[in-house]
Amino acid sequence: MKKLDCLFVYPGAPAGKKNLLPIMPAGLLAMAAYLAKRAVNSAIISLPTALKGEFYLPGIIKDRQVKLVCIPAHWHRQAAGALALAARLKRAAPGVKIALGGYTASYFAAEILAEHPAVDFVVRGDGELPLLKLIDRLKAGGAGLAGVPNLAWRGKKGLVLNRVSYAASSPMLTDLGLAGLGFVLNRNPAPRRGVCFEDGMFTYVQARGCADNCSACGGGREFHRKFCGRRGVALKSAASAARDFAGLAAMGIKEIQLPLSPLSSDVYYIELLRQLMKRKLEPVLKVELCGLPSAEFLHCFSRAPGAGSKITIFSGSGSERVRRLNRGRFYTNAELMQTMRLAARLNVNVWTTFTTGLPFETRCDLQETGELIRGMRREFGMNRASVYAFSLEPGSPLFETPEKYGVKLRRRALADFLDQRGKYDMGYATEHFTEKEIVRNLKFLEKIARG
Ligand code: B12
Ligand code: SF4
Repeated sequence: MKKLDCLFVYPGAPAGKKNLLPIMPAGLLAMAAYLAKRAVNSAIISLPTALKGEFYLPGIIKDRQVKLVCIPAHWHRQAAGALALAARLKRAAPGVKIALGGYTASYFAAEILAEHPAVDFVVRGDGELPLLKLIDRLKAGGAGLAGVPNLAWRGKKGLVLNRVSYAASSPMLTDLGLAGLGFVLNRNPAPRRGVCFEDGMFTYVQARGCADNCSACGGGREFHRKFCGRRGVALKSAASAARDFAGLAAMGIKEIQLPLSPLSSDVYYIELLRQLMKRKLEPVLKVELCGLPSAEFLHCFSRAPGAGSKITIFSGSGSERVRRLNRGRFYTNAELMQTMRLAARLNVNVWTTFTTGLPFETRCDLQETGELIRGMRREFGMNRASVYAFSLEPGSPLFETPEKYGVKLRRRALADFLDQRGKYDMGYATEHFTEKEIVRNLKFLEKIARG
């Protein structure tokens, strides 16, 4: 059996028999592909959808002489699961080194190393080059860790946070492709929800970073600058994304979700649709946008993708005042409705998603959101909206400067995030609503959306 330098294990967020966050970070594919190109062997195991008894991790670590186990603590709701797995593996295989990475680990790197002895390293921000260098150093006996970019580690004199100087560039992302899929060890690498799939759609992440800085988002411009060392958005070229889609089609994967719109302009999507048409590819697409699609994009969308495709617009609040105060990409409700009318004329399925619990939202604003959802139903004869609430995201603007947003935080430290329970554990209250009221407001809007 081939030796493994590095084993990625995604634990999800175990909750009894269920696993609440079954999708692993797309970056694991990128890192495995990057390492393979440089002759470093790695493999990926995604535990939430693994079959019963499919993986005995201590056995794999021993048999394949794994040097480094890499565990994502990416989403804060799965950080507790990541730390529990690290502790379990360290007990079972004390010689193996364990690294954590991902957004939440990047934010809490110092706390993780100070409070969780099972974790040897935390990689802050992007992991490709840091892991390559770290594995190189480990193979050579473990000296020279100060030269590994983005690495947090325990030195002789205490904790060392190396500078976050590496962030993947656009040409690098363009170059990577989806070779990483070949390193997934799960017998079922394409479940309906898990590995890289959400509701049967492959979640294709074409970029890193965001040009905007919405108040409640833990992946905006400033988060990426401060905690991932990213200056500007890194974007895979549309031509190479179309090439990846062709590869997915060849594997029988025809439903693709694009869950990130890092730029306010939709020029990228228009170019991607053109590339798909050129290649005569017709995947079922779900494009998620934080801003409004242009008329040109809607026209292209009506011609290009497969039946069942849709666009989802994340609109924030239904109140223009609250949207303006919280979201980077602003538009009026009239513009939103005009866009939806054009989409309806073009037979493009456009869906909206609203949120409640944003800073500055009052009871009146909540009613406005409800009214907008009702108005859409009246005009289009069917429901066009869903609702969700952001729980507190570490590193988001409202987490970093709560006073600016008039919010009170109940969670600040890593330990607070590890203690959270369930999807209604919001972690903050606004000037106008307590946590309980935010949840109540969410349920109120959900009821309206259901009709
Ligand atoms: C794309 C996306 C998704 C996609 C994910 C697709 C995928 N397979 O990764 C989908 C739509 C599925 C999704 C779902 C969710 N998301 Co999301 N998502 C994003 C988004 C828009 C972009 C993420 C991104 O750019 N990834 C870039 C990719 C290529 O890199 P990566 O996967 O992050 O991996 C790199 C590094 O992070 C690092 N790394 C990651 N893991 C590890 C592990 C190790 C050991 C190492 C060394 C390095 C490392 O190295 C990688 C390569 O360089 C961000 C917002 C933003 N603008 O950032 C929110 C965001 C990440 N999501 C968020 C949330 C909350 C969620 C959900 C929990 C929402 C929900 N309530 O259901 C779910 C979780 C689903 C699950 N796990 O089952 C939050 C996370 C905040 C936090 N710290 O927890 C963000 C920041 C948005 C927000 N609301 O603030 N999401
Ligand atoms: S909500 Fe969307 S536009 Fe706003 S910062 Fe997050 S990813 Fe960017």
